[in-house]
Amino acid sequence: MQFIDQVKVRATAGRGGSGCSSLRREAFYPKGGPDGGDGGRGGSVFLCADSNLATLLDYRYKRHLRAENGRNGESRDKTGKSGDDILVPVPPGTEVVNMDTGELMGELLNSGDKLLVAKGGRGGRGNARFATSTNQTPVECETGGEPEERDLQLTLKLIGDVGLLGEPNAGKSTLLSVMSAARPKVADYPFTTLVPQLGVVGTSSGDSFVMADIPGIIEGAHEGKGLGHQFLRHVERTRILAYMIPVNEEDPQARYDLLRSEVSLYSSVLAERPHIVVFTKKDLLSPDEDPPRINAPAASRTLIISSVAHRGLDDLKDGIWELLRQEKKVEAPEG
Ligand SMILES: Nc1nc2c(ncn2[C@@H]2O[C@H](COP(=O)(O)OP(=O)(O)OP(=O)(O)O)[C@@H](O)[C@H]2O)c(=O)[nH]1
Ligand SMILES: [Mg+2]
Repeated sequence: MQFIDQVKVRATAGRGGSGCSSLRREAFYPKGGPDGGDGGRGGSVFLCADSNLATLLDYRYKRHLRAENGRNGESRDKTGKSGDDILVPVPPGTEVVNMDTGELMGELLNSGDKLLVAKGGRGGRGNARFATSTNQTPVECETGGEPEERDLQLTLKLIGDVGLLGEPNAGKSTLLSVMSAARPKVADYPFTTLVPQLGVVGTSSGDSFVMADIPGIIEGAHEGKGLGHQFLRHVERTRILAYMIPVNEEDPQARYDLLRSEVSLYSSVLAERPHIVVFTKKDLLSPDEDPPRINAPAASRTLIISSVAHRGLDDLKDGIWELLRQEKKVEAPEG
């Protein structure tokens, strides 16, 4: 199944029902007053985060989200029925952008979060409401209010606990494949990974966390080079980051600095997120070679692994888990 993480949809609310213009005609009231009822309001379109959904796939086929119109008012002071609101389920982590203005309308992060995206028109008033002491038989009434209609871009931002960041071929997907049941494509050419992949990693203590593998980062990525923004937005909400650098890189410091700088140019918030440094492909070091060293004071720790030779993987899992636990403790007081 293709991973659908961005779709465009149109949301159209219901039009308000029109008010009615009517004069009472009854045997004992020859000069009956106005009795035209109000129109019902139109239904609104809401998005609602639903944890049963994991992708935006449904909205590839269902692109128009419509709520019901309100009914017109009727004589004998009958108010028209309001149109029902619709609640459109989206996966938690969906961001909603108004395509006409480019403005972020909101994010639905947790199951149950609700966002109004198109408001129904109000019901028009019937002539009964226009009666005054000087005009006891008004005929005027209002038409129903126009509904809101918007083109929306829905983007699903993945929520992983740890995001893997590295240049193409750093070994991100290989790591995910040996740490979890996920089976991302692995190959020795750049940009093998085109869409993000998630995997659940179990630790030795029986706990687990979610690892997000994303396409490789290259210089200029923050302004759209390579796969551009598409990848960084996926790790925006992971709680920690792992910067991955192969041991056989000539200048590991430059690799690290490039990754750090692309990330901070993209988002200063993301750059401040706790991170570790992971040197990959340890098996490529000859026994007498020293492991690489870099200056990375902001990193919580530096580890060296080989996914192919299965070296250092338990330490990596435990190291990530430890850092995640510390993060949870820091977050806890806020609820
Ligand atoms: N020797 C050795 N090769 C590795 C190791 N891990 C990954 N590789 C190789 O490095 C190449 C790239 O691996 P991937 O896992 O696809 O790299 P990636 O970081 O996901 O790359 P992109 O998706 O293109 O960004 C493949 O040929 C892997 O077999 C390792 O531990 N040792
Ligand atoms: Mg990959």
